Amino acid sequence: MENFSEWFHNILEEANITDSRYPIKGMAIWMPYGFQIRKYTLELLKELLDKDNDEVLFPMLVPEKELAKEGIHVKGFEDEVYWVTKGGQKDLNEQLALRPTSETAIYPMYSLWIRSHIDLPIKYYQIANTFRYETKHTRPLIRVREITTFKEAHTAHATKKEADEQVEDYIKLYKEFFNDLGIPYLISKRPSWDTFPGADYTMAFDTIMPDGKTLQIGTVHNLGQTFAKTFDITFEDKDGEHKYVYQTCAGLSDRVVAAMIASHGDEKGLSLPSMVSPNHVTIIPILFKKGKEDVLNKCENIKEQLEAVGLRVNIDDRDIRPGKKFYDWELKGTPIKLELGPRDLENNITIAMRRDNLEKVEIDLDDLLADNILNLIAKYDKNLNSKSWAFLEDHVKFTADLNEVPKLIEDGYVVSFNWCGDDDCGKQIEEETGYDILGIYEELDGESGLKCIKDGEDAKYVALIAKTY
Ligand code: PR8
Repeated sequence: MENFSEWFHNILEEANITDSRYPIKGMAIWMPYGFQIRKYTLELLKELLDKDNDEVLFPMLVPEKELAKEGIHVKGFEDEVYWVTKGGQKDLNEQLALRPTSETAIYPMYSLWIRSHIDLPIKYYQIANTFRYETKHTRPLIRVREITTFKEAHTAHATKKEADEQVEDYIKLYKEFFNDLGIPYLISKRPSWDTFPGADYTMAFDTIMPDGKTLQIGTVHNLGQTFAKTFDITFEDKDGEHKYVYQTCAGLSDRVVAAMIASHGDEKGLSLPSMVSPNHVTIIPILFKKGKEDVLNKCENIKEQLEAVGLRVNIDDRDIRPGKKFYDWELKGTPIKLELGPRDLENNITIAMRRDNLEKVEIDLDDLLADNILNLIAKYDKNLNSKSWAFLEDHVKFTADLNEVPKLIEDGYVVSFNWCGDDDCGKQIEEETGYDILGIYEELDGESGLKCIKDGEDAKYVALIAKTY
């Protein structure tokens, strides 16, 4: 892909995913095809979350006094908050924030709901829109000012151990989610200066976009007891003692869809993982005046057979050239296209074409049609997954030479390096190279003998540095 940014903007429009011409910067419309992708993506995530979390929905407005309570948190968001200051002509007594995230909406209520150890743990999530007045360059789905599908989970626990385990559980859950979508990721512990405002530490998922820049696609935060102390979230333990809870939160956004589009797309358009593709199979009838009815009837019959095994199938019977239909569904990334013309009908076959490698196979219409298609889809998904992981693995490179970092990053790599872990040293690395440390990728054995790339001290970690979105 020559120019990823241009490709991405074009594909969103051409595939009917979003329209960014809405007259407010950073806010866009989900168009019908995009809305369906969004819907299936949310269903997939909900299925994973619902196993162990309960869905709720909070109001969008947060009173200023609640937002202002947690000092570090509010400082982190103060330049990004949209305020509602009027009701009609009247100034409001207290201005209201459009939630940039919902800690300060949710935790005052946790303080009311949690009384005793039997109320714990509490694991709620919501799918809501949040607002951030981003000052960096906005981009559709990637950096928006209205995040239309903010998926935020918030938990409270009786012990630190449980909160630590919850962080691991969310990491596991996000891994499963991204695996289902074939989005490859690097997981790292963010450096202190890039930790979520108010959290003890932040674990982040980053993917590498086709232009070599990384995109943070999900985060899991261990909040410790900071918010519990601010919002007075306490419980009576078994021994009658009053204690503060331990908390975690985790979030994903519209970026998931952007990352999926970027991971699998090519010059011809999208390739959608079957889990979230609006259609698994698109049937393209090749119609002539003679035998038209028979071909269309057979297409209907194939559709029914495939739907019976749970596949989403559409027939493109528009009155346009078949070549244009092939072009359109390649652009839209349907996993499998089936072609059926009068001669195929005579021979009792259909031609199946996979979107990922554009390979054609002849399939017998009587012999296990649905099984054969399911098989092709499974191979298709597997191939998307392995291709995108291979891309990520090919784009991470280690160096022990600080001077080499900028060149490697400009060549499209995420760079891994040995690091002592000292904050000042890390900030100097960022300053000298001009790039961002993503975080700690791996802990080194104390006896490794390896040295920090910058100050030559004993290295404690392998860290990652990259050009970021
Ligand atoms: C939290 N609180 O808020 P987080 N446009 C698109 N995606 C975005 C944007 C944006 N402007 N800003 C962030 N994201 C915690 C966890 C509740 C949930 C995406 O965490 O601020 C990023 O992928 O890290 C980010 O990882 C995720 O939202 C969660 O936001």
